[in-house]
Amino acid sequence: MRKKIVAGNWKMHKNAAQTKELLNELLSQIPAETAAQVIVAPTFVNLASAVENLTHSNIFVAAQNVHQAESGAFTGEISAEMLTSIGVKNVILGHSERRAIFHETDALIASKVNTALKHDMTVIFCFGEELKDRQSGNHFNIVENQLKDGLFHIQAKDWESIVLAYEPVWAIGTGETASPEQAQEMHEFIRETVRKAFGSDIAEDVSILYGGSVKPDNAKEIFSKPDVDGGLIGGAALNAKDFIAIVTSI
Ligand code: G2H
Repeated sequence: MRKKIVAGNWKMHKNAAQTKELLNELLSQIPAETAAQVIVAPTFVNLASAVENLTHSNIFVAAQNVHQAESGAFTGEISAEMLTSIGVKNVILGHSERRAIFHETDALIASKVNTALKHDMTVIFCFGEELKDRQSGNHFNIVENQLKDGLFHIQAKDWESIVLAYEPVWAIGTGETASPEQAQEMHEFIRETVRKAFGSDIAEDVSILYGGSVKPDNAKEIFSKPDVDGGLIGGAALNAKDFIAIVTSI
């Protein structure tokens, strides 16, 4: 059964006290029975306190990254086992900032996916075209290749641990949002691409989130589209009022 999900990607924002404050606001103000499952992704150093403070039946925590190796001499990195040992069961992989700034390739993301799945984590798999791809009409090809090269090596059974997050790079943090029609067109294409490779049951069940400058005033219309199952929210996830407005607009 396809889930509605609204996830907040806090990126490199919020120190320890600010993480607690925002989380407490969400915990106290998000109704127990929201239509959408809520996920928040604080920075690594604040994950443990976030997990410890989770008292809400419908709010979960995600990491923003994981290293592909089990352990070893990888200075500055965090393993899947470390995350699960503190109760973090979700991880965002393939975000365009990781791809662009930290040079993560489809092959590297594919190996991170494997490691996360091996540790029974749920992967929020991000992908999306750049402005030049859309302008040249190549956006469907780019998205299809990112899916095939970064994700489609998984087994059918793994899909229950996958959430897709389509994030057109030109709409990330820019204030520019894909129109609800552009989002629906791409989400429909993504679902069809999954259907061709893995069949209708998996395609119908997988949640496909939209990300890229989602705000309280555009969320409802984007979320109303049939193939949009929620959102991955950046800037607007950093204050409780906006994030809760987005969560409750689904
Ligand atoms: C895309 C999104 C969250 P924002 O990066 O992943 O950020 O909503 O600020 O565009």
